[in-house]
Parts: sequence; C-alpha cells; structure tokens
Amino acid sequence: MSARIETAGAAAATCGACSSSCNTSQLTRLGIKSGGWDYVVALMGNPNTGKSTIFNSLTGLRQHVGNWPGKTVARAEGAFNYNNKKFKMVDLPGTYSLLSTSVDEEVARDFVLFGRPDVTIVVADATRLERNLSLTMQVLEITDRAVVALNLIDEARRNGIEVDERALARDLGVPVVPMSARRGEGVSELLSAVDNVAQGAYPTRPRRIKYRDAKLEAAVAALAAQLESAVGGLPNARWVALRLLEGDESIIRAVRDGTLGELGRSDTAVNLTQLGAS
Ligand SMILES: Nc1nc2c(ncn2[C@@H]2O[C@H](COP(=O)(O)OP(=O)(O)OP(=O)(O)O)[C@@H](O)[C@H]2O)c(=O)[nH]1
Ligand SMILES: [Mg+2]
Repeated sequence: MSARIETAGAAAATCGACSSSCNTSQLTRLGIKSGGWDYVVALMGNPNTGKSTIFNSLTGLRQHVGNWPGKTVARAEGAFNYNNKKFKMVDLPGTYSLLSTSVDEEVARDFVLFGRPDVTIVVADATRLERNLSLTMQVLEITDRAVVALNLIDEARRNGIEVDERALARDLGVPVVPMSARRGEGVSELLSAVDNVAQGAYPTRPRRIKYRDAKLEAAVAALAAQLESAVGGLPNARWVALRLLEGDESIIRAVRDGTLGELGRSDTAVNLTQLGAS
C-alpha cells in the first residue's frame, strides 16, 4: 500500500513537529510506501532519545512518541525520498547495549547486526552523552556506516552543556549532527550526512577497540571463519564469535537451532497501516 503524503514542494513547508528552521526542501515523506528503495537506514539508540520523533519527521508517519522509555517495542518501517534516492527507514526499540537482555532490545540488536542496514543512525542524548556513547561505541564496532544524531541539543544548551561536535566527530570517525528533532533543527543536516555516508562520499573511520591479546585474537579469527562458512554471508561474524566465547545465551541458542542467519530478517515490523500518516 502506498501513502505518498506530501509532494516535494509541500514537504518544504513546516511539518507538525518542526519549526520554520526545518529546511528540508529535498525531502519527500513517503509514509508507508514500500519496496524499491536504494538504501535502508536504521534508527538505533538508548531509550527516550528521540528516535521515533526523527522517524516521524522524515517519514510523515505517527510512530508512538512520549516522554518515557520503552515506547517502541517492535520494528517500525517507513520511507522517504531525498536527493532523488529512496530510503527505507527502520525505527527500533531503545536499547542500552548490543548485549541485549530484553526482547525489545533483541529486536534492535538483531536488526543492526544482521539486517544489513546501509546506514545506522545512533541517536544520542546530548544531555547524557557519556552514558549514550557506550552504545555508540558498540555500534561502531560492527558497522562502518554510521551517523551520530546528537539529539536534545536544545535541552543540553538549556542546562549549560556544550558539546564540541567537531572534536567528537573526529574522535568517533563518523559524522556527528547536533539536532533538536522536536523543533526540526538539524534535520536537513542529518539527511545530508546520511546520504553522504550511504553513498560512501563521507569516508568514515569508526573508532574501534584493538584487542591486544594474541590468543583471543586467534580464537576469534578461527571461530569467525567457521561461522562464515557455516552460515553463508553472515555479517559481523567476529562479533558473533566474541559473544560465543563469552557465553551469550541467545546467540548460542541461535547457532544451535540454525536461526542465526535469520536474525534481523524476521517479520517483526509493526504494520504501519495502523500508525497512519500525519
Ligand atoms: N527537548 C527535546 N525533546 C525531544 C527532542 N526529540 C524528542 N524529544 C522528546 O523526547 C521524548 C522521547 O521521544 P521519542 O521519539 O518517543 O524517543 P524514542 O527514542 O523513540 O523512545 P523509545 O522508543 O522509548 O526508545 C518525547 O517527549 C519527545 O517529544 C528534542 O530534540 N528536544
Ligand atoms: Mg521510539
């Protein structure tokens, strides 16, 4: 089902959630229109950081937004056009870690690890940066294509918190976009960063932890090679190998029952016809 809700011209006007500073003239919100996209973009981040607010402002849909963590419990999908390319956008439940503990967190983890998004937007709360950088670093371990949306920058400013986003981008090796999704600030910069990373025009160099233990490195490499030959085309085999060595129950189960290759592909997306378009 197609829900082309705004023309490119109309999209340039302010949306419900945006202020007049939202300059997104190249954006066409496509609502739930699906199929034939050029890129898949995942929205990942700690709970309550504004992922669904960003999702809604880019797709025109009405994913549940509210001021408490844990509102998004399943994967939600929508689409938009930008710069003559079609992007499928996937809104994920909030999670503190890729070492997930709850079912919602597993949905987010599995999609980013195994769903092969072209770009992962890590939405970080600028008022709680230290805590949010933990997940950011974990995501940078598993993908070369990420953008950090430094959201709630209005709240940070109100609290006298200044973030040097250029230094942060240099240190993390990926674009960092300060934004206030609720006010529509930074949305066009986010779109441009996502487009650049999707096309490979922004050469990302994600910061990674170097393992200095030769035995661990050898064990991870050997196990990862076995996993890759057992599960054809498995992305992030090294990450899976590390989890197996650590004894992660859900990953061990997925290897045992042969569903490892299916993770991230399962049909857990909510039916967006029920969400409606704004
Ligand atoms: N002040 C301010 N509030 C924001 C901003 N972005 C989102 N919010 C608010 O933050 C709250 C959480 O927003 P959501 O979009 O639901 O957050 P989420 O990350 O999807 O939350 P979960 O699905 O529970 O993980 C809502 O009250 C939003 O209106 C922002 O840039 N500034
Ligand atoms: Mg949400």
